[in-house]
Amino acid sequence: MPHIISRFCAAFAAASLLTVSAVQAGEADYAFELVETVYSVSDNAVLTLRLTDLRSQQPVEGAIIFATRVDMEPDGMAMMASQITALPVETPGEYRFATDLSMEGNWQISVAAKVQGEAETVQARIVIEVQE
Ligand SMILES: [Cu+2]
Repeated sequence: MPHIISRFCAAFAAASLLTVSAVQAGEADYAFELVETVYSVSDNAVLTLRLTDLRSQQPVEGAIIFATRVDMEPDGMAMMASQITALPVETPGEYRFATDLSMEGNWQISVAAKVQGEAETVQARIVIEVQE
């Protein structure tokens, strides 16, 4: 691997990103990801979403999650939605939800959040693979 060159490029890219984001931070500066993407069928599945500030690669604490939905839209069953309940935060930057993954297949979690100091809403849709 050309280690020195890639590190130089990364530093250069980070520097230009910082310049841009200082002027215009936005939704694209954040990413939600599921800590685990494969689950078993369960009426008490716990989904953990990690929210990261892509500029610093640091976890984002204290985000207000104001909309979540879990359904089977990826398998053409958008009507098949489950209840989802927010659980207390255990690890800063990680947001946990209890839900019912009642059928094997591809589910999707849709989430919208407000981040402190950020005008734009951060939104994500992430596929959850559920196995028998
Ligand atoms: Cu289904």
